[in-house]
Amino acid sequence: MLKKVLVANRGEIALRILRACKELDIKTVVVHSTADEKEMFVRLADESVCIGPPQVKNSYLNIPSIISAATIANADAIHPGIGMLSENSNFAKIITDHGFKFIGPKNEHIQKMANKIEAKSIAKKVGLPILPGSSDNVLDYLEAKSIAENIGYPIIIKSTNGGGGRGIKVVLKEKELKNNFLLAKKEAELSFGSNQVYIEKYLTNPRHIEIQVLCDNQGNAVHLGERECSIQRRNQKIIEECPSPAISESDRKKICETTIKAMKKIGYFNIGTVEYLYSNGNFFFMEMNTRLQVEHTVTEEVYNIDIVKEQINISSGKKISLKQDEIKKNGHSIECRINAENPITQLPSTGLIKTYHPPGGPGIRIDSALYSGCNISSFYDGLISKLVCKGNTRHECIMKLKRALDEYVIEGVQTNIPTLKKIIQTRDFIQGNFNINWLNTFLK
Ligand code: MV4
Repeated sequence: MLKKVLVANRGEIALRILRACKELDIKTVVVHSTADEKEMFVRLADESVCIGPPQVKNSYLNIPSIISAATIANADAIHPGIGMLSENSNFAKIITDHGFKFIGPKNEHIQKMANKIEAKSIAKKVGLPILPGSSDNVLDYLEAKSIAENIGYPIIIKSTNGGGGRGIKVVLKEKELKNNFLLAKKEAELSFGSNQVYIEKYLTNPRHIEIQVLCDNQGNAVHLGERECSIQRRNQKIIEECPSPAISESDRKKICETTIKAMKKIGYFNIGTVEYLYSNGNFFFMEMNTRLQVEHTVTEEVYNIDIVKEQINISSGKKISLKQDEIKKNGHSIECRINAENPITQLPSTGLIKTYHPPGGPGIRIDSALYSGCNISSFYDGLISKLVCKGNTRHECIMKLKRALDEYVIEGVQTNIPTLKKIIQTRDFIQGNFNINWLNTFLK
């Protein structure tokens, strides 16, 4: 069993991992920048090592400093958290090369799933449904033209080494293809250092549905159902929920079992999330995330399982604590991401948190490292809190969400709470009638 874990991240996710470690009686050490010296995740860790200035490239992304801190603290393992270095296969390899346990998937899977073409080729090989499109990088415009004619417009051009929403171009008809193809290659080059792109049939109004998987190194692989993540703006998830209001029990069974079979064929290890586009009752593989996700919380609330504790346990060689037939879906959970931002422009809002009063009561969970007196800087991601509600039904969950958003007091920075309040009171949201384009349209 692990004795001490170094958390190579900050803020709410660092706190989340600390909490799991403490419940497993594992000592914790965190690394932090000079800007985070007074942050809650530093205060609650057993040990802390300052590894650099506020800029992430000189602190939280500084691999030699993190490895040095793990050595000084005599940590057994390193948890990368979310974002930062969490999908950097080089980081995972350096960690294991230096004798530390990496709390995450196998290096090869991190690497393969980061390349969207390779991920899609693996997905196809192991029986996951994929969209028509190019089976490899598209080298030039003439090849793009031929592929587009073959699958039919509209098509989407994506960066092979991309992810999130960057380097994406939607082409509705042929005359727009040449410029968009050249632009996509240029953007891919600038964003990801590689101008490789691929083409897929474009789905106009899909939902974003993702499946949570847990795989140990003793051949056990379980799914924890799906999460609905369609309420997004500029590829930033704002509201996530479990289960999806659009997925029938038979849909759920089909896609979850297909996903688990695929994980077993891959020989996947640790936790992961398989992302699908869902349209007209059909799922299509989009990408796989080889790390813990911000929205893991709603799955924990509905399936009554601590995903981070499971991840730490399976990383130290233990088996998953539950068999698939012991894992039961119960109730509904919705998460609202609370960002420090101007609710109109979405520009970052920074400052000292003068007053902080989180909501409480039945069915409310707050995952946040905020406290009165803490400082929100522009060096880091604007996610300052996750408001997670759990109810017996989706309706009860929405009622709790409304109450909690009304109770939540955060003074000192602007937040997107007003926008969240508007969204959850719309007929579309209440009826679960939305897709990935809904929020952009609603906010226009
Ligand atoms: C798509 C798509 C429609 N059709 N692929 C966005 C980022 C990356 N995950 C892939 N994305 C998309 N791929 C096909 N064939 C629409 C999107 C997309 C999207 C997907 C999920 C959630 C939000 C999104 C916002 C814009 C575009």
